[in-house]
Amino acid sequence: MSPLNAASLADLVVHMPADASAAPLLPRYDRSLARTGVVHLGLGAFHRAHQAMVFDALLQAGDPRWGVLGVAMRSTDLADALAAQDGLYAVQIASAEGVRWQVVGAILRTCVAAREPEQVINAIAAPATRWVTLTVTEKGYGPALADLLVRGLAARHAAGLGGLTVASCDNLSENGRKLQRLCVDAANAQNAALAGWIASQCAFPNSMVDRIVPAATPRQREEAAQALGVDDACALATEAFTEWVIENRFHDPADATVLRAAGVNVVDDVKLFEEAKLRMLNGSHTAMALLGAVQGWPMIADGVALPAVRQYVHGFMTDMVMPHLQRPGLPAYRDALLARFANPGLHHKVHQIANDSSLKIPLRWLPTLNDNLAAGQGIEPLAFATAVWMRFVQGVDETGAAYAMSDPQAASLQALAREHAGDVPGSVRALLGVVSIWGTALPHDLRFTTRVTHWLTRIRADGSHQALAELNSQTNPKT
Ligand code: CS2
Repeated sequence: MSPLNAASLADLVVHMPADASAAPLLPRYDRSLARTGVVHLGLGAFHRAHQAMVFDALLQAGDPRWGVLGVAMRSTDLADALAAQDGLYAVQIASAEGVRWQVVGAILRTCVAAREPEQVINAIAAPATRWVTLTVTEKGYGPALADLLVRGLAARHAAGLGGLTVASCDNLSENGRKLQRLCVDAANAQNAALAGWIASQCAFPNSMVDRIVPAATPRQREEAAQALGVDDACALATEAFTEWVIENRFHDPADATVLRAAGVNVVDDVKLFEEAKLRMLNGSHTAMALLGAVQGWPMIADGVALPAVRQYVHGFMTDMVMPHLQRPGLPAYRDALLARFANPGLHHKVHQIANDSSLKIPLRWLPTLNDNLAAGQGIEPLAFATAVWMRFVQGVDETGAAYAMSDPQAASLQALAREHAGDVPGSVRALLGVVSIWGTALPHDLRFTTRVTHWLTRIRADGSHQALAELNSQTNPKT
């Protein structure tokens, strides 16, 4: 079978009718005319199923400015596999109605920042470049990223070119402002004029991005071969739902209209969207992922198929999260999330989501905890989730299977859990004492700590299934 690449795509374009409703969607524009207008940092599954598909739609609509240089930060495998396929890959879009395939042509070139930093710097400083987008994960916002961006922006400034739009697409609150601060501070340490240019000439919009994109597995390669008749080493699967809400703050103000035409929601303030998404979707994801890891069910869809888990997530969102959100239509938003979690076409591993929980919990759970405590409202679902996280840190599930914990703080957290193995109050004190996760106030709030201690006692004594049944019996089943 021939590999997916420009030559086999040309064959597909000739043989696939463009109008048949179930036929794969293909890039039918002339890719050789597309220019690299976007430098994307963090070439992973999420970018390829989200922003790259928006840029692909813009190219398809005849605007050649949105070709992408896909930059992997460190790992070489995907960047090289994509390069061997001329940047092409197939996306399986799985919904309750069935499956549709789309080949995406937006990624024109790839490189690896750790291997070819000069390519990234030159691309940021190239006249055709208009945007830099980022999906580098929660842990990516450190000095190495700042250094790379500032070197690129310094080269652009030195070349006398105009600024850029630099758009963080990571699940952080105020992601654009955080990135701006990181870049301006790093530039300031070297060159005040450069820092001033970045602050005044580059736009850092806040944004909310949403699409569930599990890490790709060999399964998608096999299914792509069946559906398309080509061998795609970079195939991936996602859901039909996709949402991108971005603040109207662009280096080129005309981009607002361009993006809107491609389905992006350009707004003055993303806060209400960002809060709803981080606290509802990501907050539930982290709670389910940790529970799944502890109970030993592999996928998110396996969890929401369990009535107890579904009731728990429904209650968590309804009772704890929704009262503090402003996004309109929250009950429908919640129900849509539960349906998305249940999508049988998505094989979304709980351990993928449980990765880096020490960085995710402060963004996904703490605002909800703090709002409820401040309002004197109940916090039972997140006290339970916190105890589950403490059980998760032990690194062995309730069936006795051991797993590796992938987290920058794994070693120190697991050492704390071992040190207090037989002592629930000691474990709670030690693990809540990690200030980078829990802050300084929460670990001293007895309304929280006594409930976490209760749930960890129950989980250690009788297991998480029993503990969850007890929690659910305190609330009315509403699902
Ligand atoms: C998930 C997110 O892995 C995780 O932590 O919660 O990647 C989630 O799937 C996306 O944010 C959905 O938009």
